[in-house]
Amino acid sequence: MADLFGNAAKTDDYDASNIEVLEGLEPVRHRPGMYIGGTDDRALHHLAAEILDNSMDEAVAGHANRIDIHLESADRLTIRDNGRGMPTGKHPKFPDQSAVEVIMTTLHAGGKFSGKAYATSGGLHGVGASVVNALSSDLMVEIARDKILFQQRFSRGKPLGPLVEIGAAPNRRGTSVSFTPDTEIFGAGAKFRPATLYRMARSKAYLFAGVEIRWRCDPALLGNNDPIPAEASLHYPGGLADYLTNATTDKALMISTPFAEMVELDGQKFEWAITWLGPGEDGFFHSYCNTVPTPSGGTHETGFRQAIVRGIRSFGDLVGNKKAADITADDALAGGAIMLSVFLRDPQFQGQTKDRLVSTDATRQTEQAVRDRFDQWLSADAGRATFLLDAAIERADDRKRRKKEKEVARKSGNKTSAPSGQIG
Ligand code: 0RA
Repeated sequence: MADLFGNAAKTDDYDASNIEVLEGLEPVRHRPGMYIGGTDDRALHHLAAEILDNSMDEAVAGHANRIDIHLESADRLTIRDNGRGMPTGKHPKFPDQSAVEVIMTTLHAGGKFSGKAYATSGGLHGVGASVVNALSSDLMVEIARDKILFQQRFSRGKPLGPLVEIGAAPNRRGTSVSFTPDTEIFGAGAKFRPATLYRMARSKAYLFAGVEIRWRCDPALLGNNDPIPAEASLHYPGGLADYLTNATTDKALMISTPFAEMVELDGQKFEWAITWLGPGEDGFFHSYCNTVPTPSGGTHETGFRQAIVRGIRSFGDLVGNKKAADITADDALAGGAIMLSVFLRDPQFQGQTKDRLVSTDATRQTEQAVRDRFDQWLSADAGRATFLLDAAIERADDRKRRKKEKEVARKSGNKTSAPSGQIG
C-alpha cells in the first residue's frame, strides 16, 4: 500500500485516517494570533521557530544531523536540513498536488502525518510549515530527495506554480525553506533579530547533542563588537550539562558538579542538569519537550520537582532527620539552576502559544526517570547530600517562621507583614 504521500510505504505508521481535518489557510491570515500568538516581534520569531522545529524533528528522529540557519537579510531567513526531505509524491486525495504542496497549503488540524517518533505535533508545533507559509509574502521550498532537486514557490499561502524538478542532487538530501514574513501581517518594520535567532539555534544545539547547527548572518545586520557572530558552528556533545556549566560560570555554586543525566525509559528520553546557586543568586528552571521550550512549565516540571523533593526527604529519612518531612519542592529547589528536556512520543501542549506541557503521564515518567538517579547521586556523596538537606531544612524553617510572624501580625492587626514571596 502506498502511504499518504504516494510513496511506497515502509511501515503502516500513517495513512489517510491520520489526517482528520484538512482546511485551507484563510483562517491563518484572518486570525494570525490564533496560530502564532499575535503579530508582534515575538510572533514573527515564532515563524522561525516553527520551521526550525520541523528540521529538529527530523534530526531528533535520527534522519538529519545538520541544520543550516542563514539570516540573509533582516526579512529573509533560510533553514535547511540534511534529512529525508519532505515527501514529493502525488497526494492520493489530491492527485493534482504533491505532498509538499499539501503540507505547505493545508492546516493539519489534529493530524500526525509523518510517523516520526518524536514529532512535536500538537496544533502548533511540527505541523506549522503551512502557518508560516500563510504568513509569508514569499516562501521557497527546496527538497533534495531521490537524487533529484525539487522546488516550489508560494506567496501568502498560495503556490505560484507546481513542484518542479530543477536538476540532479546526487550528493544531497534534505529540505530547505526560505521565507519572507508578510509585512501586511507583521507591519512594514518587521525584522528578524540576529540575537534572538542565534540564541534559539544555540539552545536547540544544546538540547540535542546529535545535531550540528551552522549559523550564518548577513554581517550588515550586526553591530561593531556585536556578541553575535556572523558565522558559527553550534554543536554540544555534552548537552545540557555543557549549557549549565556555561550559564553558571560567573556565579557562586553550592555544589561543584551539576547533577546531570540522560535516561531512556520506554523509548522516551529524559535529560536534565541541575545545580544549586549560592545565597542571593536567582535560580532558573528552563524546560523543553521535544526541543520546544515550555516556559509555562507543565507536567514534566512537576515530575522533576517531585523527584528532587522526595529524594531529599528520603535521604533525610535515611539519616534520621525528622525535619526532612516538612521540606516542600520550593524549599528543595530554591536557588536551583535547572535544565530539563524530555522527548515524548505524543506530547500534548496547551496555551495560545502551546508553551505548557499537559501530557498527564509525563509527571510520573519524569519523576521515575529522575528519582532513581537522584537517589544514587545523593548516596554517592553523603557530605553533598547532607549539605543540600540542611539547606532545604533551613529554608523550610524560614518559611514556617515567616508564616508564623505573618499570622501574629495579622492577629495584632498589623498589615505591614513580611512578604510571603515564593522562594527561588
Ligand atoms: C512528512 C513526512 C516525512 C518527512 C517530512 C514530513 C519532513 C518535513 C520537514 C520539514 C523540514 N524538514 C523536514 N524533513 C522531513 C517522511 C517522509 C519519508 O518517509 O521519507
